[in-house]
Amino acid sequence: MAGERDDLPLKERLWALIDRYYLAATVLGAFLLWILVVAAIVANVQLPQVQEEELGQAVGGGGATPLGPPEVVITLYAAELPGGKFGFGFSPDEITSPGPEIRVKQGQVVEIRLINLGNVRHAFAVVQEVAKTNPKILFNSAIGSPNNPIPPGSEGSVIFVASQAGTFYYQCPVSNHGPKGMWGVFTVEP
Ligand SMILES: [Cu+2]
Repeated sequence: MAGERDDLPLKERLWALIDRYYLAATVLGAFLLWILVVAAIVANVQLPQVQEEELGQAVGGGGATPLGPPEVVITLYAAELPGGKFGFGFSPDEITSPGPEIRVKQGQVVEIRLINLGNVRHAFAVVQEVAKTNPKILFNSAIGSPNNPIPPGSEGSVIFVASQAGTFYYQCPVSNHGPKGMWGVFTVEP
């Protein structure tokens, strides 16, 4: 039989092999698929924490240039308010729409911590003008983004240099949150 089989054309020998190992291949395939599914679930479960860690650093951390320790640390709470409004505040019980003014000095290394107390996802950025979509972000100051915001119950942070004096704004760049009151004045004193 073995001799006969060797004489068969390559294609048929392959099919014979596939026939013989079909069950084994199916079991192995199912096992690999199962591993993939488990890996995907584990990766997904860990994702929010990873994002939270990376967002501030990656988006606004200044990349290769170390900014040194922050000279000002501001904790900002984000949440939805009654009446379809959205707001920011310096404490969990004082969230207003619009949010409070943030004042820093030109050249200061500023750290913003954003804590999302709301039920929907939020983000943060210092901007030139409050806009519904694609506001012009200043100072590399984003915490999260419209496509990758901070989930409810999570926080993110960013460290940046307020390099230019002037009256600017901060806002949540997610969807229409800015126009719904999720903004405040960001003043950089000369
Ligand atoms: Cu928001």
